[in-house]
Amino acid sequence: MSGAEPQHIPSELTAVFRDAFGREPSGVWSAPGRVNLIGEHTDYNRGLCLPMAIPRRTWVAVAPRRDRRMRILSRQVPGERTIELDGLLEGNRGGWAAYAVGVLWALEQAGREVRGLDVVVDGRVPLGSGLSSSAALECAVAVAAVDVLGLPGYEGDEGRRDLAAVCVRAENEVAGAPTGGMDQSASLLARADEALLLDFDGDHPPVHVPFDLASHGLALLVMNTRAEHSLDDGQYGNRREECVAAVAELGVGSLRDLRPRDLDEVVPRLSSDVLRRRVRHVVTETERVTQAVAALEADDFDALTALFDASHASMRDDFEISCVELDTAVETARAAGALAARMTGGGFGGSAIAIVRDELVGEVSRAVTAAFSRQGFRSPELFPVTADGPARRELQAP
Ligand code: GAF
Repeated sequence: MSGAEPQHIPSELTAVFRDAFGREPSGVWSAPGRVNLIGEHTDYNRGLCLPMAIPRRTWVAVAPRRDRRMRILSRQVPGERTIELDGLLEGNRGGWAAYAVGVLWALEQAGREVRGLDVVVDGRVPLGSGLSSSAALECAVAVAAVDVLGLPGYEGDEGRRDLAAVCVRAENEVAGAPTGGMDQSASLLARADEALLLDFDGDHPPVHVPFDLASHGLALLVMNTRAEHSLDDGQYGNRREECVAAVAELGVGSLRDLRPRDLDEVVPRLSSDVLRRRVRHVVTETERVTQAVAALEADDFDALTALFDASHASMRDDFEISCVELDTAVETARAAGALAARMTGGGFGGSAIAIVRDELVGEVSRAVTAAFSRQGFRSPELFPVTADGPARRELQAP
């Protein structure tokens, strides 16, 4: 299955909007999901990560309202939701729609004058797949809201960084998922054929790193295990709390203050083996991001292999966020000839990625599917991706 988006989504979405709301939308916008090449659970530890946008996008048709209400429906979920912006934190946040209405709330908290919106969503980022369907929804609504409400200050890369912060606030405070900022930054700032080097230690602009595997006869294969993952079920938040506890015990500003060479001296000071392993993952993972960027710049795929292997092992053994489905996907892909493979995203289910020679994509995919079937897992969804562009307007009002 290809990651390409059908061209007919904007006109279909416009027709659904017209049926639902009896008027034309102001336009159609879309925002991409992402994979992270390397650097997991580093963003909220002021570390580095290297995501890229994928050509699986969430699309929204939107028109402004005169009141302070969001009416929203999705082509993937039955039923329309109506959510009032006033008293949002005390009242009905709309379930999945909290990711959308939360953006309006966070824009208002950032000092912008907002009104309600009518919204129809077509989410083509697989839900619960660890490919950032939530951030794609937030970012699609955010760019649409900025356009239809005429909100100032969100132009250019700098404006988009501020908009990413708005979306993170929506996710943390309205949807209740304690995530870092990687996914929203990827969705709003990514560029086609490039990965995005993000540094969360202070206010650094992103660095765009050329990422064109095709010119090397290679493909990036996404392996969605369909083992469902959720960022608001407590496990992700638990890892974040453990990192906060480790920072407090060590008396450092953040785990970014530590380098791998410090670990032998610092790690024994921690009160538990669990915290020692969490710290070792975060500190070595940020170092691997720097090394992966150097490897990509030098077209050194052997180095990338070693870094992906080490990253996956660190997430499996030290940070303990992998699962049997992710391990099976990674190990089977590697055994079937993938140059490199690792789980991607928050973990506890979701997706893994593999760098595979073009001629082996079919073989690796078949091997992973067969391994899942042998083990009685749900059938995985496998598709190659290229680095896609950021959230954007797709269709002007007719
Ligand atoms: C999820 C979160 F949303 C990100 O902020 C990041 O922490 C990631 O998990 C792990 O790297 O996608």
